[in-house]
Amino acid sequence: MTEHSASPVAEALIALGGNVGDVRSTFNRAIAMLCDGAALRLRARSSDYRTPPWGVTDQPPFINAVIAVATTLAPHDLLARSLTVERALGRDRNSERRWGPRTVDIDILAYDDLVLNDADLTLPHPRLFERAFVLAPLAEIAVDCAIGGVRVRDALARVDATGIEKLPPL
Ligand code: A4P
Ligand code: MG
Repeated sequence: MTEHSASPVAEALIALGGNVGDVRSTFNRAIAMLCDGAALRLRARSSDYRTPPWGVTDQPPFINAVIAVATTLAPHDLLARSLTVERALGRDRNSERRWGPRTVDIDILAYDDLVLNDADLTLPHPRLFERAFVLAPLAEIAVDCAIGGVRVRDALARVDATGIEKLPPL
């Protein structure tokens, strides 16, 4: 008899953001690097959105998008892979300020229904529900999804999405 020891598959939602360089092509590269097809498979990808800068407003507009993936990676391994991809695509945390310009930021919004809060990883993402730039693309691929008991549709209705513009495909 053959023993199967495959890891369980989780569904994760991941946000991408950036405002330095050719962000849309950086997103393509980021998604290709993240999704190797074995441990991490792309399920859905939102459009890209042009969004007004949030937090620090004296910087260029951002491009934002959200992907849904199926993964056998454990949460911290998914975070490690995300940080590796950020670094490979030119993100240098040492020369950045908080909420300032960056080539690509990869945030894990949710990992199944997991609730986690340790030194490296908080799930669901703690600032998710404040951010129209995350909720608008998220609603495109997961409008009926509930995260931490809050439906994406309802969360989007509560934030100010002024100036957020869905971009046509490249
Ligand atoms: N970390 C903890 N939980 C998570 C999680 N769920 N996903 C830790 C990802 N990382 C998580 O991340 C710092 C550390 O957070 C990671 O090393 C990981 O261990 P970071 O990306 O360097 O943090 P940050 O960028 O300084 O802060 P934060 O709150 O993530 O800010 P953002 O979202 O990265 O802010 N405006 C628009 N329109 N669009 C944007 O995309 N982005 C920012 C950057 C500001 N304004 C923006 C946008
Ligand atoms: Mg981040």
